[in-house]
Amino acid sequence: IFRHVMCRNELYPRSNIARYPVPDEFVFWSVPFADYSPPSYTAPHIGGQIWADPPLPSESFNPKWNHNNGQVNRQSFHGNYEIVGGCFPLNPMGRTGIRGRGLLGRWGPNHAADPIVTRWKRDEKDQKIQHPKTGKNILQMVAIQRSDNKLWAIPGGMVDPGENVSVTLKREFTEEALNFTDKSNMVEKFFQNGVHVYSGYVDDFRNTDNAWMETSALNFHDEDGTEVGRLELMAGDDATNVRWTDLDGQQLKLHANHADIVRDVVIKRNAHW
Ligand code: RP5
Ligand code: MG
Ligand code: MG
Repeated sequence: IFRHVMCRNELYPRSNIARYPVPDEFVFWSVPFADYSPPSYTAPHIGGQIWADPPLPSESFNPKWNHNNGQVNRQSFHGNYEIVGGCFPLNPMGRTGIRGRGLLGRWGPNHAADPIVTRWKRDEKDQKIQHPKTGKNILQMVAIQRSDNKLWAIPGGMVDPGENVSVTLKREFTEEALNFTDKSNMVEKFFQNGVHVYSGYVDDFRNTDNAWMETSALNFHDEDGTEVGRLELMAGDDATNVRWTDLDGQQLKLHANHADIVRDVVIKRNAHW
């Protein structure tokens, strides 16, 4: 069974708030934890942002939890979440050691999209390279280095209000990995052929008991390396670096649970891991 890790037992990012320690055996809400008294924290700078909800409780802000109203999808990929204390959505994966929204804009699920852009690793003669141990072809993925935690990650981002996930995937890739440098419509075409990989919870370091990340991850694969595979990458927006990264189970360390998500692509494409 899955237990979140990255959103427990640390200082909350960009704050000096310590999460209440949650041992493994007390993660799930179904296990009583009488002493549990997490601090409440909502980052001050998210107040009034258009991408953020108002504070709770509120007289005027009564969203339909567990619904998609077209502008904001408040449905979880993991079924209906509970509302506690009259108005607070409850993290379906369990305790995080902190209440409130932290850095996240939405109460409940915060929907993101993650484009996993891949090509085969090739030599100077353009031949696919096999890994000496497994004899399998090596997949490469476009990874960005996040400016917030310096970790390498899929170049994903939040779904804007009313935005279709397919648009978010392409937009975030263009912003973070291309810095808007591609002026052709090749990328546009390339992003029409996505293969669904994962929909669900992200073990993100910003998650709280009342707000958490969920994502839709799709794989966009350049089989012969003639499309996005040969584009010049350039980091932009909240990415400080970008590169083609070999996908190798022994070496790969990524933000949140991105490595687990990426592994599914590797298995589907029968590549080295
Ligand atoms: C991760 O954070 C998601 O999987 C996605 O990659 C990303 C979205 O947040 P920002 O990059 O906009 O901070 O949890
Ligand atoms: Mg972004
Ligand atoms: Mg991002």
